[in-house]
Amino acid sequence: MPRLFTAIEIPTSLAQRLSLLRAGLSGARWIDPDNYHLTLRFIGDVDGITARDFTHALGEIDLPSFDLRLEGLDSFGGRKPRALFARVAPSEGLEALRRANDRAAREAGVPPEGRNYMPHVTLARLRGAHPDAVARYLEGVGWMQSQPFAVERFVLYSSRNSIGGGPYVIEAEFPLSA
Ligand code: 2AM
Repeated sequence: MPRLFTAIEIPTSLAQRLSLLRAGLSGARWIDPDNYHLTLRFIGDVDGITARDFTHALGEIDLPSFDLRLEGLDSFGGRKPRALFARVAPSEGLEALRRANDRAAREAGVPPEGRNYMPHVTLARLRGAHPDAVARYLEGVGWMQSQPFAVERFVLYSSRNSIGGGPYVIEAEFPLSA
């Protein structure tokens, strides 16, 4: 069974802008811009019936589209940095959509999410990057702000790569209302 998760896609023009940040940090394994996304609900490996029930419950979500903005870069892992990501400006639309995705997972019998939800767009996995180098990198470009972009749908992705990372395949698309 593929790993499943729901996410918001990053528009191509913004992905191109973000891809300009892919330099100047040794130990970074930069994510391919085609694979940038904002995860709503990570599901992982599930059986076919759970996948079907989850997809069905996602189809029942009826929420309006909204605008999102990325604001600032940061890293996960503290003194042992493991990922570089773009933060997402607080958004009630995003929060409502995340809650609805959570509800859909619950209805499909998916176990509760272990991690605290922190919306982000992963830009690089870090292996062996020195924390001071990460801090310097963030001092240089960490202030980045994106233009708002419209979120008009979300998608169910599958990934066959068990260690995470792309390529991701869109299994289903779910429009938000205008
Ligand atoms: P990450 O980029 O911060 O690793 C596919 O793996 C997507 O689901 C990624 O965006 C990943 O976030 C996210 N995700 C959330 N919880 C996860 C988990 N427990 N294991 C793997 N990926 C997870």
